[in-house]
Amino acid sequence: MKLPPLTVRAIHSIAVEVPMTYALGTSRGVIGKAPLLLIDLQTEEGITGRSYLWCYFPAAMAAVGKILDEVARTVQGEPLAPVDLWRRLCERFALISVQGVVRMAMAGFDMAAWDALAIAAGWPLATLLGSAPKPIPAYNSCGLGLMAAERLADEAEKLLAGGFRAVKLRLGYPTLEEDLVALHAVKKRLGSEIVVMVDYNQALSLAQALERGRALDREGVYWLEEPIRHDDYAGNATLVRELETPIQIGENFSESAAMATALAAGAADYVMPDLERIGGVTGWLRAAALAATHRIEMSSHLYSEVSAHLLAATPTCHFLEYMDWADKILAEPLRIVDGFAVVPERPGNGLVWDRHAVETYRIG
Ligand code: SMN
Ligand code: MG
Repeated sequence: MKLPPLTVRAIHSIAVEVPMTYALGTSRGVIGKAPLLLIDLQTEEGITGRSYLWCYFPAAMAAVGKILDEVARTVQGEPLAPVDLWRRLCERFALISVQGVVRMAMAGFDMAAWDALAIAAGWPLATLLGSAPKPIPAYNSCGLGLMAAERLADEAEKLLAGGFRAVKLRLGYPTLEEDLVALHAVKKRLGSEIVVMVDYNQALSLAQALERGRALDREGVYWLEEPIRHDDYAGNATLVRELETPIQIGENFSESAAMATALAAGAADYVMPDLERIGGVTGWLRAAALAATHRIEMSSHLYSEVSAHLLAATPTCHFLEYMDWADKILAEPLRIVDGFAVVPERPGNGLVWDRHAVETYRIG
């Protein structure tokens, strides 16, 4: 079969702010509306690839949109070959560096490019990457921010709808005692069968992490995520050696090179790359190969819809981080059945905008 060659025509982006059902309340602040930049990549052949980027705050959406314009100027008229175009864009942005909003824009383009290729092939993205769509174990990562214990327990219970058997609790209260109050409230309400991961969002010093980690070792926590600075690989390696609870890092890996450095340092028991930081689908595939080589379990960070396809094709697939943030602007949100994400069988990554909702939440 000869696949139709695709040629890049244009990139359009729309900024939306989507109210979140459950606020994201980390040790680093609270976010109540999801700032999502929706990307449409048009090809000369009439196929449109789609992706979205989680931009943290509205001003970043404008910045990423501007860089996307420059991405479009660089790749317009080129064959849609994401690996080649990633390299081309790395050269284009070498002087400013492939970091921050530049890397986000490149990743958004790359995800949309792979979507267009899969649509052209008539296959789900997972299939294009060599895997049959299959159910992916998921944990509900919505909500469970820093808040009063009773509210936490109530919210945790709601998060089991859809058959979830695992949730993630944000920690990093001023004291260990407060961390334990929050954890006990959630575990007591959910019962011992439910898996609980905890995430500090880099709030602790190494000494604090050793102290709190030793206490958490007695609490049956499934993983301990980003307890200290994400790029302190020596410190994370100390935690890997000293603590029984597995150390999970990876949402801040900048391309697969950072992951290679972290793994060489023994800085993680598990990894969870983020599509907008690891380098889109192209970067994810490199990270998945690294994880397989090191035989280390790999989960996703955000981007539940695209990550479901990628985890299907990831040899050491562990857990999908489920967030419902894009549901309100999607014509067909990601489905969860019995706690597993269902990789959709339609061609592409499955993202289709609900045009009416996009107009409702559009800003600027
Ligand atoms: C997180 C961090 C930043 C944005 C969203 C979510 C959090 C997670 O660390 O892992 O879910
Ligand atoms: Mg995290």
